[in-house]
Amino acid sequence: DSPRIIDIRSSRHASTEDPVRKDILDGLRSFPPKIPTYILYDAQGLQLFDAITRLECYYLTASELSILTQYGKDLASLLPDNSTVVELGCGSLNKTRLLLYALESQRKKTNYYALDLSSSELKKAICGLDRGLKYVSVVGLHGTYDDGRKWLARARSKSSGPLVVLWLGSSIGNLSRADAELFLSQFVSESLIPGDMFVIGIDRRNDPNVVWKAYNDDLGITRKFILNGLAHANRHLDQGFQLKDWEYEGVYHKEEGYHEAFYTAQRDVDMRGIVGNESGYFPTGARILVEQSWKYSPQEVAILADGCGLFPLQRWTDAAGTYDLHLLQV
Ligand code: AVI
Repeated sequence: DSPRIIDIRSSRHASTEDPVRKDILDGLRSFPPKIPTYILYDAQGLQLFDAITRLECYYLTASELSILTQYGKDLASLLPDNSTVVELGCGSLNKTRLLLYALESQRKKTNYYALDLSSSELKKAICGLDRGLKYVSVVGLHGTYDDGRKWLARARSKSSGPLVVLWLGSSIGNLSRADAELFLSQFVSESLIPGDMFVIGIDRRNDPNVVWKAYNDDLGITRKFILNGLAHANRHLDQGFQLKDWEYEGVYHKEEGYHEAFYTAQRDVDMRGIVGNESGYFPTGARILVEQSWKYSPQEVAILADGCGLFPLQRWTDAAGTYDLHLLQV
């Protein structure tokens, strides 16, 4: 039978103005120009991202998987019985299943909610889970992180059981350090109470060459993934991007510890017609930012947690010391 999926998208989507188009145009009009990172995750983008996670150079996924394989049982044993676990951006559930099966084998009653932007991918992911789960219930939530936070605040007011927010894949790295603190703080103040938990997977500040390679693979899958964002953007614009005018460019800032993905103009590009002002003119070499991937040393995570009123309970690291899984408590 088909999985239960709840549409929790806010009414923003019901208005006549296309909110994605508005976000794109606002980004192009700002300085320096940018396109919202979520543009990378249409159905095609999710599939390309899944292909990235299977690349050897994109070590993040394998590292996190190895942590969950080795320590999934330890993590499960630290999560309270009768928890509601909400995963932000659940993706294919390949890693999460290890935690869910560990909870099941420890007979921990758990209500697991998988939040994602694409309902078709959500359905596929949930269908791929073992049918025989007795202690763990699985429900999909179709919406954005913001929708998820609001849903969680409502869930919080209805249930007294512990809430656990699961955020894997170093997705927190796609926010700046300041925005990450703001984002977590918002959860803490609006949707969680003391005793609730966060489980967060974060990539470390690894060798700069290794990080750069993770985002600039020889097969060009990352390039395809990033450039697909422009095709997605075009579906929300009348005269959009000419794909031949733009190329992917990846830059790692090793001092600050973040990688940036840009669209770089291959020739002078005039989009003033659609952007509506001079910021729509992109001379050769001009860059539009689409993604940042911030890296964290364990100390930087401690500082982040402290800034949000979260207490570190436990940290698990892969054998190579490239990646951490943190258990934090409100
Ligand atoms: C989803 N996110 C954490 C990935 C990252 O590492 O920033 C997305 C990604 N972009 C390029 N490769 C992978």
